[in-house]
Amino acid sequence: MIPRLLGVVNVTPDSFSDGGRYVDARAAIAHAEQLLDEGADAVDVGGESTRPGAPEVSEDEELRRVLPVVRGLLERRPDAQISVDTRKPSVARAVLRGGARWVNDVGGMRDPAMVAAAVEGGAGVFVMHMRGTPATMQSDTAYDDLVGEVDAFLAERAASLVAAGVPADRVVLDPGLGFGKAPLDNPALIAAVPRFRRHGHPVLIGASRKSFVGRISGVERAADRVYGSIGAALAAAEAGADWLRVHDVRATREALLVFRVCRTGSECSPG
Ligand code: HH2
Repeated sequence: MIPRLLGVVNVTPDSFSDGGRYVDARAAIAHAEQLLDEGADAVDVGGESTRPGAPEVSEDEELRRVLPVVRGLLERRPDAQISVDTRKPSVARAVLRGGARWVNDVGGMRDPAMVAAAVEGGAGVFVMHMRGTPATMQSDTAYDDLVGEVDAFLAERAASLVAAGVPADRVVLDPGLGFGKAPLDNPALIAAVPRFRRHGHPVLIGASRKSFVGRISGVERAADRVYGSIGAALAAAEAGADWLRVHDVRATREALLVFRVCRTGSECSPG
């Protein structure tokens, strides 16, 4: 088994590594189809960048970006597992009505309206840890106990989501690499995956193309951080991550398949 892959589809002009490439709905749908063909288990469609300092997008604009992509993709791929990457309950609600099956909230599903939207829409959730908001998150990255703080947050959110009615195996916990973290905090969070998994929920790691990967590998341009991102993906897989959120599905999947077979010495189904 290799981790499931959540392929990133950014319908934004300003995402940190691929802003502007898929703002057109047709381009975004084609990209999502490509990621599914390359082996993504689900695609994460987002209409608002979460990079540090990114401007907030209005609800109308976010829906205008995301909804046609979700609808268009489902027309072509009715079985596609689609997640919506949003912090707005109204957007989550509308996109779930349009056929998405997951909500990915970098705000950690702290808003009760977001929880209600997910429960009513029968959605699974990706619950991420972040200090503050994308606008403020890098202003304070000092923790007394990084892993303990992130772990306690995820445990509390998971318990509350299960109590609200989300099935436990559809509550996926994410320590939020790059969200209010110092560069070397990120590898520490990957190493801590076994601890986050102790709550009995799947764990997702999103390291793809992030600045800590660039810092370690010496690669400035985010879109060029593919090889370093694969290094992080292999480490996360080895630590037991159940899901990886990635931009480069084919490269990551091939690396994971070979890594798994070489690591265990036994065949691993590519399916
Ligand atoms: N990272 C980004 C966005 N959403 N969601 C989860 N659950 N985990 C992550 O690590 C995560 C996320 C940032 O990546 P990207 O979407 O490519 O950039 P941007 O937010 O600039 O669109």
